Amino acid sequence: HSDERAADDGIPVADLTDAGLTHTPIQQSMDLARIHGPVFKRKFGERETLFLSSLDLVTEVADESRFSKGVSVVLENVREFAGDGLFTAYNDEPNWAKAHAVLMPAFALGSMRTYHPAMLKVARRVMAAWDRRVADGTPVQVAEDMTRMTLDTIGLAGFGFDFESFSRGDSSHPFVEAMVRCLEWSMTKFSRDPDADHSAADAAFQVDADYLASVVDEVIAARTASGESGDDDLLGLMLGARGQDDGAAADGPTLDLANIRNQVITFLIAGHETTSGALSFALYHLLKDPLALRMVQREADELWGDQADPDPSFEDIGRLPFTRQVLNEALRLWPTAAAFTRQAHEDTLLGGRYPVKAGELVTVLTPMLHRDPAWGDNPELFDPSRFSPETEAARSPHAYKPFGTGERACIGRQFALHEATMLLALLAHRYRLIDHGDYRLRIKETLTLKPDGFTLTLAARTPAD
Ligand code: MNH
Repeated sequence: HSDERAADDGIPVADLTDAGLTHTPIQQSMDLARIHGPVFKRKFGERETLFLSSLDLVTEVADESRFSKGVSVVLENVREFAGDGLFTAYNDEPNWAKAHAVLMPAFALGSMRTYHPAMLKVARRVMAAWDRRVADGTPVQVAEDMTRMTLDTIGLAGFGFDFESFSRGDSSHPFVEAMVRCLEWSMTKFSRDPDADHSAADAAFQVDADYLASVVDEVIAARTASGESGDDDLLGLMLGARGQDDGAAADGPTLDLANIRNQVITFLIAGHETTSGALSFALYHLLKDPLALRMVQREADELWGDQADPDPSFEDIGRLPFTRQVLNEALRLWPTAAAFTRQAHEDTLLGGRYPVKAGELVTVLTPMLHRDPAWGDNPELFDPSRFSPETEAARSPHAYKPFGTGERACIGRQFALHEATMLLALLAHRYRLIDHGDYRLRIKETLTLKPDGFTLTLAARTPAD
């Protein structure tokens, strides 16, 4: 049921209150943008959210002199378990600037060299698991395995902590299950029936949130017990910048333990969930686009020939430009963190005609921005050549925002791309991907996007492939 009316300001309003609890808010909003165009308001009970998705309007809200990050209703809910961690901190919360300063060095391009061995180690776990599938012919559950791989990677590279996600048979680590339920709780809370009793759901949420916090304790305790400083990993940097108990400050900004705990939980979640979806969508598109797959294979073959167990160097990952274009294009069609919110500094007009009040939140619907006419006549077409250097140079930088924008953009972008480019190339080098079930894309939303029920079968590549 959608009750459409135009408000005084001429912006269409879609009233979906009667649709009830929505488990696909992003896909519903994409449908609304297709009906109403790139500016519409969506009503949830008493609340209205303004959605934007055209290049010209996003260019305006990306202007940091007029707008900055806004903590959306959904992110307010995420604060219930991630507190003032980097992702959910308010711009003016002092802990944001402090933690940003402490952690930035860990995400400089040079730092990826430090994480490379851990990333490769986990990539080998994926291949060991997939080799067993080749042997017994059973399908792999793609999103589940990508989540195992990205969780183990952020655990090892960021915190020296091994989740051992591939040693649990078909089940996932309980951290993932509790996290998914917490994210679903955050995503659906705003569309709840206001008259119903939600105390059972809220109590279950609290149990999960407490469990996530207990994993943080485990991660920190393991570091303390090891007696190692962990020097330049995320946890080492944060503990090294920990404020002294006697109140004396170390050099540079200091973090308190409550904030460090919020950062650990933030990075364990933000550091794996979206990368996992990006890899899953990239594999989906390679499965459906044999030519693109062939080009990824060719690029990997050039580096690693017919070696059975290649040993990719850090530098090799920079020599896989087409593989990276595939990831970029997968993130264009399905940006796995599919919306980000901006907040106006002062009363203003968008596009010279849509009034926005100081402090008002506006949400960018990234998948529709990524289908703006600036992308040409066939925006639904998967085409990695859109990210060739020449084509990219001719396009506005604001047409592509899978990592958000401005000062609060993703800190982990290079981390994600290094990890994902390496794995994709290794998988394409080693396996033939077989579309055994003629998979049709369905998307599951748990705040982030992932292909739902996506499986494929594998065969070992031979030199003739
Ligand atoms: Mn990440 C912020 C997308 C990988 C850690 N990330 C953001 C934002 C988007 C985003 C969009 C901005 C949100 C907003 O404006 O409200 N992130 C991604 C995607 C991938 C990703 C699509 C993978 C692909 N992110 C990662 C990885 C890490 C990480 C990997 C950590 C290792 N991201 C963050 C953190 C923030 C963030 C931390 C918040 C940064 C800040 O506000 O200072």
